[in-house]
Amino acid sequence: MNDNNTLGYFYNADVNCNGVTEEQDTGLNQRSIYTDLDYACIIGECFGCITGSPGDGLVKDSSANLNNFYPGLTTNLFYYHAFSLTDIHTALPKQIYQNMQGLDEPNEYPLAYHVDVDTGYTGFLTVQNDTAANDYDDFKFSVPAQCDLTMNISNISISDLMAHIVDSTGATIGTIVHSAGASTIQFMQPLSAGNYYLQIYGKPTTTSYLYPYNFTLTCGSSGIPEMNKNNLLIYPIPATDQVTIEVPQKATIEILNIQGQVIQQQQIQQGKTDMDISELAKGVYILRLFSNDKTEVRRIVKEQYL
Ligand SMILES: [Ca+2]
Ligand SMILES: [Ca+2]
Repeated sequence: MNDNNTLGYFYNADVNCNGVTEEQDTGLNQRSIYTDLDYACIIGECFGCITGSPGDGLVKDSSANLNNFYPGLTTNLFYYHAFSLTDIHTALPKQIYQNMQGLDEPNEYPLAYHVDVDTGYTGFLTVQNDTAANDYDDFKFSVPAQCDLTMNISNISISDLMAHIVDSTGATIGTIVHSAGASTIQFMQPLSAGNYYLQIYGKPTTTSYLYPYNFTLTCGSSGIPEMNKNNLLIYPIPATDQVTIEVPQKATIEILNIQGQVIQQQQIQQGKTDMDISELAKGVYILRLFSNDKTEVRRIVKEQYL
């Protein structure tokens, strides 16, 4: 490829940033490139701008397509169509939609972005190369010691966002959780120490990239009665017909199922409260406590009488 400063308004002036224009540069299609990265091509197309060579006027579209040079990459392709040579040269950097498609989060576990627990992140749902396909966004994280992982996803703009935890072999742990029309998802999954993936996916719309989702992974310790910084005490675990909660000040207690739905709520006073859980089915639940602008999340286990 050559960089160009002939007419002064081309964005490909000095593309290799060495201070020299009008020189021949070696493009990606001529380089030995990494194969463990996710690649996307945004290809300008301006039919009729250059007689007999569709493309953006710099390169033919076939030359811009990395799949023609690295068949093993399966690069995602996104096209920007323009109506004049000047338009496509100057307008492509302003095409947020195509650029967001090109910057989409990887959809393969080996390429997943690393995320940390107790940290907030933002992700984007963008229309894929196959416009009918889900956008799969894969993230990887590590759990240093056994914990109850709580997953929160908020600001969901599509009708059904799905999420699940995947182990290092690619097998789903627990269940796939659906937002099913809700704007948030919360679920809890006990995990042992190790490396995991989080996959968030759904069918994007042409505008969903404008409304990014937020997500946080938090890791709490498993439930044996213990005092924590809020002096919250919960016992017994597992429990059968009631669970006792001790708090240093009045609080609101919610019990959620592992799909994140609130199924029981109660105001409690300072001291000891017995909470009736006899109506709950056997299983694992999340107990969430709100008090003085603080939130605590714990796991409780409901057992049946034998
Ligand atoms: Ca995405
Ligand atoms: Ca993706």
